[in-house]
Amino acid sequence: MSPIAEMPRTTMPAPITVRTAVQTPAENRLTAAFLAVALVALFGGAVTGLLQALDHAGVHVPGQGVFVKSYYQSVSLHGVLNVLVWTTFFISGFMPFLMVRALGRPLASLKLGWLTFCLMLGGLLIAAIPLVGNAATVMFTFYPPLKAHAAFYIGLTLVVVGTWLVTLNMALTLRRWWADNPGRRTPLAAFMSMITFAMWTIASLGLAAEMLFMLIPWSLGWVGGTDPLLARVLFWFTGHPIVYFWLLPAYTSWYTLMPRQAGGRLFSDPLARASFILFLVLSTPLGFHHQFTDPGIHQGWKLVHAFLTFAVFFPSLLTFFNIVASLENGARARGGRGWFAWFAKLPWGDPSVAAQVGAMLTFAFGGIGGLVNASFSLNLLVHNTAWIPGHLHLTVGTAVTLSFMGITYWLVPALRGRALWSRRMALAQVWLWLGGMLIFSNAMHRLGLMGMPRRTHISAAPYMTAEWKALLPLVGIGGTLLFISAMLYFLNLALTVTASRRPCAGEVLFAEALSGPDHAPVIFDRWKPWLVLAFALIALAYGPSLVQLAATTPLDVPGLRVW
Ligand code: HEM
Ligand SMILES: [Cu+2]
Repeated sequence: MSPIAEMPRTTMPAPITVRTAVQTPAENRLTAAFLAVALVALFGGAVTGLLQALDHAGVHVPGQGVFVKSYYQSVSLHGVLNVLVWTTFFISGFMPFLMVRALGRPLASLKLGWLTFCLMLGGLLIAAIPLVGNAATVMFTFYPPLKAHAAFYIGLTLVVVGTWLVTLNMALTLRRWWADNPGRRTPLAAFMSMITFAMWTIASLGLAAEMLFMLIPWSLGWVGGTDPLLARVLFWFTGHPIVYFWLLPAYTSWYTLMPRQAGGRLFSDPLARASFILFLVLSTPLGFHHQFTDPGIHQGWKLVHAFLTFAVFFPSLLTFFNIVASLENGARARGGRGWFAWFAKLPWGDPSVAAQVGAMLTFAFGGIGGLVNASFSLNLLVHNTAWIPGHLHLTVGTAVTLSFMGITYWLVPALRGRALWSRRMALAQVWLWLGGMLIFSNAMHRLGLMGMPRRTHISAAPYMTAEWKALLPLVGIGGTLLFISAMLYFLNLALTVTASRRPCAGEVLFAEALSGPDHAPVIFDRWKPWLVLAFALIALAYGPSLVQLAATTPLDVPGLRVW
């Protein structure tokens, strides 16, 4: 049984109409295939993470040279496996899974689904060859003039093209549902899944342009040089909104599943839709906040992007308000009282809930740190220091990753039809992750404020200071706890798949809303106005700078292999 289904029935608020799962074992296999690739990537991400954290603490693991030729190859593997592969494959399996269940109808084309999977896996393998072979030690941002083997860029591009096919399949599925259900509001989980992929498809155009027009021809030797600035602009066109591609699936789980897992209802369905529409419109036109220190972009445009960054914080605040109100609703239904004491009445014994509530709490701190990063002047203090990976591990490394782990605690049993092997091991895993991250991330933030650079083989740096040295062991300790937590996670899932015998019904139960979808204005269910607005804002915020950079680029910078 999934943790959702395992919840004591007596605590459920009555009446909830159960949207029973469509029996779709065929789609289950597709989701399982994506999930398997995602989990293998996360495993590699955890191993490389451990090596890096231990290196920070001055501990050299013997024999690691067999797998990674340098600290920088490890960081490249770590970034690509964690934030490009684990996230993308998980999301490409999970969102269609949710949509199919929310709509109660099969995917438009299962064949297209498998073709997509094969394309993405093929792309991944093509990119993996130079990455593992130390011919793409360019980190997950692959900024030129660092120059990787062409296979790295081509493979990653195929993965991105694959995600567009996921969008296509979901859009076709939704269109059929619309045709059969005229006038009905799109179920929230399907709406959110579609927004996530629509937003991503628009956002990924920058990366696609960088790959197709710059990096691929250049790495193949068809053009003599490149332009680091233009490449970075195109990269961050995608590189900022990609964080919403990671976050929105976690938000979707928080909005559409968690309230029910917590024994209550979603506070407001219309407010949830409003926040996702704002993400669709606002996620992309603000990538210059990663380039405050880059020359060649006018300050005025940087300031526009800085303001838009604060604007996109707003739908995250809406989310925070709506989810906390929903959790409170659940906790009060379970007997919770007081202003804050209700929090203790959440079903903390359910690892899926504990993981996701922990992820949310961590995200509050990640968000606050993010405001520092986004501030025009404060950014200078933290730019390219250890503060940034400190921040990344609170956000994508915990808010997203721990949420996804929490989701797999019901999803893997649901797909396999067998109950989770051990709830207690899962709970231990969650708390170990939160504790390890508290130590690890706090130390990284502080080291950053002391000026310690990121992406640096710090144990070999001749400029090491005594105050960094005093804190660095905490990076090693926190990182080791994270690694142990990750291994408990994989062990539990492996035993669930292979050894668990108790059956699991595998139904997916969506939360009801206190204020339902019919309260939402009709325009919330229209797509055209929001898409037009999204494109208009992008044209406004990026157009002039992009046109100017593209028109004047000398494309004359030769590639470097510094490793
Ligand atoms: C066992 C758990 C993990 C440990 C011990 C760990 C450790 C580290 C360390 C020490 C760095 C610093 C590299 C440097 O700046 O020199 C790093 C970077 C990073 N980590 Fe992790 N990490 C873990 C899991 C994750 C997860 C789950 C994610 C995201 C899903 C993640 C995302 C990142 C990113 C994006 C960077 C920056 C990479 C770059 O600068 O290119 N990490 N990690
Ligand atoms: Cu950003």
